[in-house]
Amino acid sequence: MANNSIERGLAAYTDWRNALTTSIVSLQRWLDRESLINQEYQEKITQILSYVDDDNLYVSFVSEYSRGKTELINTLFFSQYGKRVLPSGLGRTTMCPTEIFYNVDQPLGLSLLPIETNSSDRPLNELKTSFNGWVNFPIDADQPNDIIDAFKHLQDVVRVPPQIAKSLGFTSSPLEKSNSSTNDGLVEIPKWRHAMVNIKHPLLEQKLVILDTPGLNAIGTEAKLTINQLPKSHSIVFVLDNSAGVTKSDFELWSKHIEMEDNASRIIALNKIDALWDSIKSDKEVNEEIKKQISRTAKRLNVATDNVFPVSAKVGLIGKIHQRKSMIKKSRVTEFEKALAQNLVPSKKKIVLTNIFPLAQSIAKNIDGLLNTRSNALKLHEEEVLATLNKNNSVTDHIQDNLSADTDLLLNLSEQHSFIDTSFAAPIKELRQLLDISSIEREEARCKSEFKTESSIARKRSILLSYLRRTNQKMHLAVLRAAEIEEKCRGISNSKDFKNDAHIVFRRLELDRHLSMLNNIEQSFLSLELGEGLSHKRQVNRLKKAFDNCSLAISRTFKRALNETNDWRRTLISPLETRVRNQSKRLSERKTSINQLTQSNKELQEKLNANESQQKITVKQKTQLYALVHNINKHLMHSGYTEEDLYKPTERSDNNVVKIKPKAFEV
Ligand SMILES: Nc1nc2c(ncn2[C@@H]2O[C@H](COP(=O)(O)OP(=O)(O)OP(=O)(O)O)[C@@H](O)[C@H]2O)c(=O)[nH]1
Ligand SMILES: [Mg+2]
Repeated sequence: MANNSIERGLAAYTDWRNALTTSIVSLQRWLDRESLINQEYQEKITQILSYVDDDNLYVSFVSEYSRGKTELINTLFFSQYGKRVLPSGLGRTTMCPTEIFYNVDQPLGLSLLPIETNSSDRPLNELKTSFNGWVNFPIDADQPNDIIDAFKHLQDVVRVPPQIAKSLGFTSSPLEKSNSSTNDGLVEIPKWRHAMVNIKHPLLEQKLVILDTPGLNAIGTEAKLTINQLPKSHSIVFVLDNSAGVTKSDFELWSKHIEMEDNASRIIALNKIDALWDSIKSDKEVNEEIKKQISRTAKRLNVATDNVFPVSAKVGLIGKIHQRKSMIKKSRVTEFEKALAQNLVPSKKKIVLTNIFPLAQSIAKNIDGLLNTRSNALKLHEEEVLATLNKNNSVTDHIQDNLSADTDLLLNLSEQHSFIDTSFAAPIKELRQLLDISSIEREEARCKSEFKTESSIARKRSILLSYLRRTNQKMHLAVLRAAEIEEKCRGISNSKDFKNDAHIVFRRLELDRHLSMLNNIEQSFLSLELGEGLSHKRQVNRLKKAFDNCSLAISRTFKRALNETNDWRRTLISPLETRVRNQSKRLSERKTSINQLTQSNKELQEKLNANESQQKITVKQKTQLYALVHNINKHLMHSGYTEEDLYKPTERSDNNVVKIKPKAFEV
């Protein structure tokens, strides 16, 4: 198949494009999944995808008129119709830029844009989509003759007054002279500004777009119609006539409009080599001449000889139509097809890459930077949490030390308290019983009732005296008990457990003065004069009164003694109780502190765990980003971009490895 090279090139391009799209979409999905996407990245990715999606490959044929551009297009792309479908002939043939493509969504046919639109400022792209004035000629792909008829309109011209021609941008028509013979003062200008040919063809189906252009022998306004179309070309085929070589006007056209089209690859076709063939010249001589012309052309246009391809479009077309292999071979169209295929795809790639490369690199760099920043922030946070945790640990250690000392102290105090309490509980109880005011009062009441029932004064007196003696006796016993208690106190305060304890103060428990008081009461009762001459009744009254006074003083004395005993006990026990209470309180406060620290440490530990998980996620994300970007980069290393130009995210760096293992915390 003649078109194999171009078809293969286009198929390879499609594969590359699909692989690149897949790698970009994978990155997009990953960013989305990892919640790393934002509007900026979304827009950049959409932009990249739209550049990659714009998959048309433009190849433009440019030259002076009649060099054989249209013939070459017929040969390369339309020989299967068995006819010369695009009009090619002597003189100016193609009158307007002709875009040949296949769009499955539109009817097949030729659409022509009237030249009158040239007077408005509306750009062609806008007119392509939103202008109703296009003149359409539908075509049937199975009827080559109908196609040929329709395509004849590409040669249409109109005759207009010079001022109209001028208003449409034609300052000097190259046709003017050739038609001056009509002498009607009118000039010929192209009838159409632009032609769109929608035709089904395997290469056009693969998004190849061919631009046939009218010959450019005068670089004037008219030429702009063509020149404006060139920047979107991925490949420009510059057609020369082998016999003429690079003429002055060829060179002018080349240097002013083609040489500077950086984005497109340029192929020079040295057409019409068949003119060299005759029955006299040997093949060798012909080849020599062609070689010389190649070298002259390359030198003149300042290109490598590899870019110059001798060809005979006409013989190639005839050879293909009649399937004459020898003619095809001699025409060298196969070599030309190869060259076109080899140039077209790389330059398309170059254009796509020029657009998407910086975008793709900036996304990779920004996401990588974002992950690095995140990773550093996590590390910093981890260090802060660890520092707090360590601080907490040392505070906890300190409190723990105090806690055990405090526990010992509390134990000690409790022991002291219970020792003192139990040591004095029994004697104090006995003492309290002896001083118990209610038992004194009971005795007093019994005494009073005996006193009442007894009639003899002597007996009455004896009842009262025995009461006084009994109370005296009780107090005496109390004094003895107090002495015993004091003795016990001395023993304890000299024991090794209490000797140096300034907190334990043993006061003396002195009840002697209460005993003296009772003795005095008894003495005063004994010295009571009843008066011998007094009546019985008055004597009784005197006795009674004296007894009342005594019992009042006795009960007051016992109350005082009991109060002093209670005070003494309180003085002994209360400080210990207070200390035990305070110590318990301090202990429970320390325990609360430790609990709070434990809780805080638990929370810090949870933070550390969450931080560690986040760091692991970040490391994983970096590894994934590295793989995704690597996958995209594989497809970007073409057309002048080398490995050094690529941004490669750090897969795992020291910064990203979770190095700090959180210290296990134990209370
Ligand atoms: N002998 C010979 N004639 C050719 C060859 N290619 C084209 N021609 C003839 O040259 C003339 C011009 O060919 P076109 O294809 O119309 O040239 P063009 O460059 O398209 O011209 P414009 O459309 O006017 O710019 C026609 O008569 C073709 O038959 C070729 O390889 N050998
Ligand atoms: Mg032409």
